[in-house]
Amino acid sequence: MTQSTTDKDQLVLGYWAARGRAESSRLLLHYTKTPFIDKMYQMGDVPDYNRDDWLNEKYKLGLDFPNLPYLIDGDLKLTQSTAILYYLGRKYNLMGNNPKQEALIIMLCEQAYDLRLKFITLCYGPNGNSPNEQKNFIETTLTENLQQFDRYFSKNKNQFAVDDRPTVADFQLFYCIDCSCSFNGSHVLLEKYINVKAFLQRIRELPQLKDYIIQSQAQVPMLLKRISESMHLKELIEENLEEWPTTGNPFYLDMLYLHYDGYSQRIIVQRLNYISDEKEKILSCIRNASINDLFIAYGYQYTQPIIENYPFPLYTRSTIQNDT
Ligand SMILES: N[C@@H](CCC(=O)N[C@@H](CS)C(=O)NCC(=O)O)C(=O)O
Repeated sequence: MTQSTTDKDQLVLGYWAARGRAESSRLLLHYTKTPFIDKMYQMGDVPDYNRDDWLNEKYKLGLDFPNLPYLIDGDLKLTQSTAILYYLGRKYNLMGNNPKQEALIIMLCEQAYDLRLKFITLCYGPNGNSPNEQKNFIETTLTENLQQFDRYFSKNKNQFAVDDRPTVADFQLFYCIDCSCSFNGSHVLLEKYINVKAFLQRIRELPQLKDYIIQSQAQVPMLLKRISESMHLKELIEENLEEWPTTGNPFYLDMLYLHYDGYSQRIIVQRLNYISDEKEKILSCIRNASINDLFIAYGYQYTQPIIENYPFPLYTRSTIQNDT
């Protein structure tokens, strides 16, 4: 139940205007009919992906580890999406009835989260739009996961994932499996895994969630911003190499493994994650740019190295500067 009026006792769940890492908690709050402020921050569009809406507040909220999503519940200020989900689970008695159920809930949540992470990594990566990569994801990662979830559900004698009533695991499983089945062709696969399909349907039809799920899927995007390979290539080709880097597409940097060499004062590019005729040009541009040029071009933006499609933690400007 989203509320727009501010009441100091009301829960606040802050995240981008996307489903992303906040959605399982949103499902839980809607299921429990908890009034909460669904604070959604807007991210700007191409090419800057302006994050000011969030950055203007980021360090003013009293969060120990400022990030999105965050939850404010009175004097409790939490970040880390799974900590938020498990906290809400405990608060609303949705973490099982004993240690065994709780362990199963956590196992299922983490398993579902891992699947979603692989899906997201592909979507945000340079090959996210490639039909071949999507097909490969469906045939390998998704198939293996659906097989395992299907086997779990076929053995499970409860009405929901670990009990005869929903727990935190149901919200996480629903959201993560549902969104990981978004590529064309996934739904054909889902027909084969009837227990998973029936589970998704059961959650979708919960009277407490039915309307919310329809509304959220129609209005709130699943991903933050889609970064497509063609956009990178187009912009990179249009760049004037003499002046590069000039204007900012911060996600150029996301595709690279960057290492700040304090001695030479340069960012060393060790890997570029897609094959292109422009590769050598791009590499030489970046190699020849000083760290100051890069910071002028990319301003406050973080750089997130991705190696072999695995995103490494976000490095702040000062982390790179200090080479720590
Ligand atoms: N491990 C954290 C990751 C949080 C994270 O990476 N948040 C992204 C959005 S998914 C973000 O944009 N955070 C805002 C920031 O870095 O300032 C979690 O699960 O909550």
